[in-house]
Amino acid sequence: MRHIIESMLLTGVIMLATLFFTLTSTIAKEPNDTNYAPVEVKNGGTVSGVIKFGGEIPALAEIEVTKDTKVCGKAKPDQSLVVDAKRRGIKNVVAYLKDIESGKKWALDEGSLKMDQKGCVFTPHILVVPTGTPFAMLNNDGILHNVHTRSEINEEINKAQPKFLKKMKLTFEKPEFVKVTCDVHNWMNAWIVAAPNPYYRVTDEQGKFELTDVPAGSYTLEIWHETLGKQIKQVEVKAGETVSLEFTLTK
Ligand SMILES: [Cu+2]
Repeated sequence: MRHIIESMLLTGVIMLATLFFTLTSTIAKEPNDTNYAPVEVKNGGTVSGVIKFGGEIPALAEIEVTKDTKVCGKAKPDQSLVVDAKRRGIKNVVAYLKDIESGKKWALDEGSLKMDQKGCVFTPHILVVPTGTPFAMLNNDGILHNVHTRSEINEEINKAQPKFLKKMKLTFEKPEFVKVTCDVHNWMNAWIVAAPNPYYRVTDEQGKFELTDVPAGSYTLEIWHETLGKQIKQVEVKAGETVSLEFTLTK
């Protein structure tokens, strides 16, 4: 009798374990949920724009460095809001076509798929990468860093990157704006934008962006900033023409 109960219990445990494994592996194997279809775009249009800051431009204090000052220096700029004082343009805003289903192929090179930890600053501050495509996280600082992603849709990454590990390959399978931090140096942070299509651009120092080779049609253009939030505008793109947009973000 005891044997029978034991074997029934064991069978139950095995069945539960199998069910759990099947469920979790199904989740892990879920395909990339983007339906974007790359095609050759002939005579596309351009969406260009500028994003300006409305209101009084805040002066952000530098962040004090408390560790590894030989490599990191004594202070680091706060990159959470970078505004050009003259023209009011906001740097590091991401502008993108939200609902585009078909358009140009990604144009990728070595330089576009890497983020460096340089002088204890993630560089660039915002990196756009295609979903499902590996990119490199570099560490040429000669000290220990740590890559800790605050992802919610993608699996969280929390990996030490010692000085001998100069390059780590990372991949995000699903579209998400992922905050990256370093647990060793609390001032270090950046964003990796896992993008479902190549119509994503980060604004320059003047707050400008340009999306090229957009097939004619109407789209939703969204902008995102790490502290100022999001805004959307509808945009009508005509073949061979440029549409210009202006946005204002405020605190
Ligand atoms: Cu670090």
